This record gives sequence, C-alpha cells and structure tokens, in this order.
Amino acid sequence: MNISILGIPMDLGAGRRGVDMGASALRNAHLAAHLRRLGHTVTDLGDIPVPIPETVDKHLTGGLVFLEQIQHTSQVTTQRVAALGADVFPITLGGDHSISMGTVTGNALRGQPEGVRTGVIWVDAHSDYNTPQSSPSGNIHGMPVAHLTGLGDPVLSNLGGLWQLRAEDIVMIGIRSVDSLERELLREAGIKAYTMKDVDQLGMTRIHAETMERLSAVERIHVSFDADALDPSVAPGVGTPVPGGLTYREGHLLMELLCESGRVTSMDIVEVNPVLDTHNQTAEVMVGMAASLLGQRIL
Ligand code: B3U
Ligand code: MN
Ligand code: MN
Repeated sequence: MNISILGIPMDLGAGRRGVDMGASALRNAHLAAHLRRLGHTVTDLGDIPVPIPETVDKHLTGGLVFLEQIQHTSQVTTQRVAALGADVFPITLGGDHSISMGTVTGNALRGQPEGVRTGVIWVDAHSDYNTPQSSPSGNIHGMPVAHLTGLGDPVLSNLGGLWQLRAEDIVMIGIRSVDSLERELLREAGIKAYTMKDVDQLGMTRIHAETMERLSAVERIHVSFDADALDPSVAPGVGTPVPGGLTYREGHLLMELLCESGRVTSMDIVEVNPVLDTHNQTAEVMVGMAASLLGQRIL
C-alpha cells in the first residue's frame, strides 16, 4: 500500500497545551519505519502549519475557542487530504481531535470532488458530539462529529460543500464520557455508539462484526483513533484521561479485525500529548495500533 503521513500539530481545540507535539512524538516512535517493515511504501509529507496559541487572540466567538484559526486550518487540511490520490492510504497525525473535521472531509473528497459515501469509526472515550450550544467547555475538540454531520458553526459544518457525513455511517467505540446535552443530540441523530459497557458485555469481536454490517453500504471507511479511548494505564499521555478504557489487547484486536476486513482506507491518530506522557509510551502504543491496522501479524 502507498501510505502518506501528514501531521497537523493543532492544540487550539484542546483545553490543555502539548498535544501539538503529538505528531513529533509519533514520528519519534518510528511510525514510518514500522509501516515500511510491513512492506508499505511510506511518504511523510510533513506538517500543515498551525498557529501557536500564544501568538493569537484566544477570543470566544459564539462560545467557540480559537474558532477562526481552526476554521482556516480545517479548510487547509480538507484541501491537502483531498489532493492525495484515491489509491493512497493517508495517516493524519494530531494534534487534538478538531483536526478530524478536515481529515474526514478531505478523505471523503479524495479523487472525487463531489465526495464519496464514507463511514467513520470513532474510537474514543468521548463522543465529541457537542455543538457550540451544548458544549460545557467551548473546546472544539469536543465537537468534530457534530460538525461533520452538519450541526454547529456554519464554516466548520460545510467543509465538504455538498458532501456531508451521514449519522447512520458513524460508529463510535470505547465511549465512557458524554455530556448531558450531548447525549440528547446523539440520541436525536441516531448515532450508534458502543460504550465500555458494550465492550465488556459484547466483546470486541461482536462489536467489529456489527460495525462492518452497519457500514456495509459505504465505499470508504475512516478510522479516527483518539488515544484516550485506551485505558490511561496503557495511554497516559492524553489531555483528558477517563478511567475504564480499552485494554491494550482490545485496541489491537479491533485494529487486527479491521485490517482483516480490508475495508479501511484512512486513519487519524489524535490526542497524543507527550508533555503528559511517560517516556513516549502513548505514542509507541499508538504506532503499534497503526501497525496492527496495516497488517502487522503475530504469526
Ligand atoms: N466533552 C467535553 C470533554 C472532551 C471532549 N473531548 C475531549 N474532552 N477530549 C467537552 O469539552 O466537550
Ligand atoms: Mn476525541
Ligand atoms: Mn477523547
């Protein structure tokens, strides 16, 4: 496979500093070398420039922190990802999860300006379905899925022109932190979310099978992997750790099963915060997750 790595060192969407260094930490954990060892051709395209928080005004626009900067970066991200060929497998490195408004949209538009029906597997402790009205924090990394489905800020919810992510094409896995108004919005939209209770009761094998069934009609599948989906004991380097997360094996099993399905066409790795990490453990674990998704086998 032809893999392109693109960094988006964004921490304007998060409440804490340091996640902008996530892309560097993942490179430092030898992401490209691991994937080359699996037989892939890997090109690192470097980073998209993102403003540094200290250099810009942190004004709140309609309840949103750093809105203008995130709007601009999301538009650039959409264009950069869309310009990659339809046959490329992009791995986009955050940065906080607000980058996924641009990466998901760009991936849907890749090689086809009007967009392709795309499913999203959102692996996360949080459902990231807040709108500017429902958000308790104003932090845009808690809002990307809502914007992808057309809610919220008019610029962020229209990155793809006529293309929009359908609520029925989203599956969330690992969820254990949802705000109260956000819960109502998720219900209204009918988004499928597997909570940690579901992971415990059903197991990852069944969740994977149901996910594939649900996404059977989509042409492309994007995996958006937030490091905080994993248990903080496995991935301590994240800004908003939530106890009771996916184990190392559950994370790998999901990636291995998705690899076997042969249907995943792009991936994000987000919310790795080396400032809060222990010896780059979280970046190393996430590189392992990417390797499992892209063909690493035990035997
Ligand atoms: N739901 C909260 C917290 C949060 C969402 N995503 C992360 N944290 N990483 C919010 O601010 O929207
Ligand atoms: Mn997230
Ligand atoms: Mn999260």
